[in-house]
Amino acid sequence: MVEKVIMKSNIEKANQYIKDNKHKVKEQYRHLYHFMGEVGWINDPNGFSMYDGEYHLFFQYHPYSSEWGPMHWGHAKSKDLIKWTHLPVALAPVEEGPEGGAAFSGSALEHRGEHLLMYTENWNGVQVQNIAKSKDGIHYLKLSDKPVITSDMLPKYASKKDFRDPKIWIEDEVFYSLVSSRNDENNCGQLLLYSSNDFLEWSYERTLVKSDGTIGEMWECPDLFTLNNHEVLIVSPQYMKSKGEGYQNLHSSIYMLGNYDKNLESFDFKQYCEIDSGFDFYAPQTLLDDKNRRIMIAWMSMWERNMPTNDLGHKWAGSMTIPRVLTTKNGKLIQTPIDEIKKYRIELLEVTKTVSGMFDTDVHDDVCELDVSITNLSSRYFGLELMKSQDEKVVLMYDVENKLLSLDRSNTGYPICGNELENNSNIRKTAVDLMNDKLSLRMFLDKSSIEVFIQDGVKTMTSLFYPKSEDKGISLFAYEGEAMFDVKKWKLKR
Ligand code: DQQ
Repeated sequence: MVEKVIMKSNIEKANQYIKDNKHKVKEQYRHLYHFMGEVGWINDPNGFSMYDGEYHLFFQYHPYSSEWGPMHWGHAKSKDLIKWTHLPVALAPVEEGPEGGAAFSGSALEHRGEHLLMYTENWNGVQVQNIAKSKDGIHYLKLSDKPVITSDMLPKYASKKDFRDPKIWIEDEVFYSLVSSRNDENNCGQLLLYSSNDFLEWSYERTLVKSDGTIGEMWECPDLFTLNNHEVLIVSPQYMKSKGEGYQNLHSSIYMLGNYDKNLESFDFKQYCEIDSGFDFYAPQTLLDDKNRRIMIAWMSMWERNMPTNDLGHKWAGSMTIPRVLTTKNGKLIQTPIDEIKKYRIELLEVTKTVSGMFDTDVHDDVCELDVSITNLSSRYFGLELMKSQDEKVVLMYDVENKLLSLDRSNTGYPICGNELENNSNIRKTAVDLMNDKLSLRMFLDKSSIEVFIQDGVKTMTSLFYPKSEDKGISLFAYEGEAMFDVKKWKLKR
């Protein structure tokens, strides 16, 4: 077995750069309880896994600027998924330059005391899969000089350029890897399954699932797992066309509940759903923890938009969502913030009020959890204005007649523009049913982000915003009638 310290000098260079520059990031929009890189750019979560009793999170990392560049794997670990300890960079590009074997996304698993990784190496646009391992959860060694899954292991029409983001797991002592692929003939996403008995020698098994032609182009970052007797497949399709209020971002993340037989012949799905109905959610990954929880984390951002912290020279860009526990109910995926977040609650404030028109509360906060239950007594529109100042606000509004909840970040300070042609409005809407005339919203504000868990996690909306004002008021409103608000607010302190 070849064991070589990989990319050693590029790893050392990156670690030195981080050490020398991390104090230069501007704090203004930095989150206080969401995961971020120490300096520079981050995107997709990678290798989200447990190793030696702790949670490990790797991530796509370009420490040298707040823009995407030759990819490294940053690395951190945590005991509770909220407080993270940064560790040295785990993987780096093999050579200098944008195409020199940069380490694109992949996954990890713990096996017989070792932490195994599989990731994509990007060589002049040709993508291949490589492996690494660690015995201490800090230093990662390349296991093979040559990539273990290469372009000559592709089925007919599978693109050599779009072949990435392996998801690995072990079942009955056999290793499996599910790799994203684009079919060159029809420009559709598909997932290719490979297997191995020793993690070193891999063979192509089959194309496990293909797009039916309605699900965008390339499918990035797959994940496949069992949850409450369902098989769940998660992918992030690029350039999915919007449908009604759904899939309004240029790229989307979806889940499919389906079946695959014991021999993994194929994955059959009947329908798919957008995982998050906000603006900033992409490339989620999951792990199964030692408490048997299936936990998902995602990049809290979106491609092909300006990144205000980059535009403003703050020397960082990108963060992750709050880790969310996944369950299913009535054939839908339910997302619940991990319970550990409750440990960080302090200073409960409560407001109970029947509102008609606009009511400005005395509550002000931008690093907090809000648990809001709203009973509609008679109104046509009701909701909350957050991060409120003279000129700015983030608005959550429920339209009773059309049963639509909207999140409006169009008046929140620093502008965010994307390549989406149809949706540059900075308002997203999603269909929500009231339950016994009630809307329940659990919300997390963290300086420049909001995550909304709607009706106990049946839907979520995740978005960034960049206020210019220092004010962060909270107002309640009900128009064309009354609504009764029950608001609990905790400051979150890490
Ligand atoms: N980001 C990685 C790719 C992946 C994409 C590159 C998804 O491996 O397909 O940074 O955001």
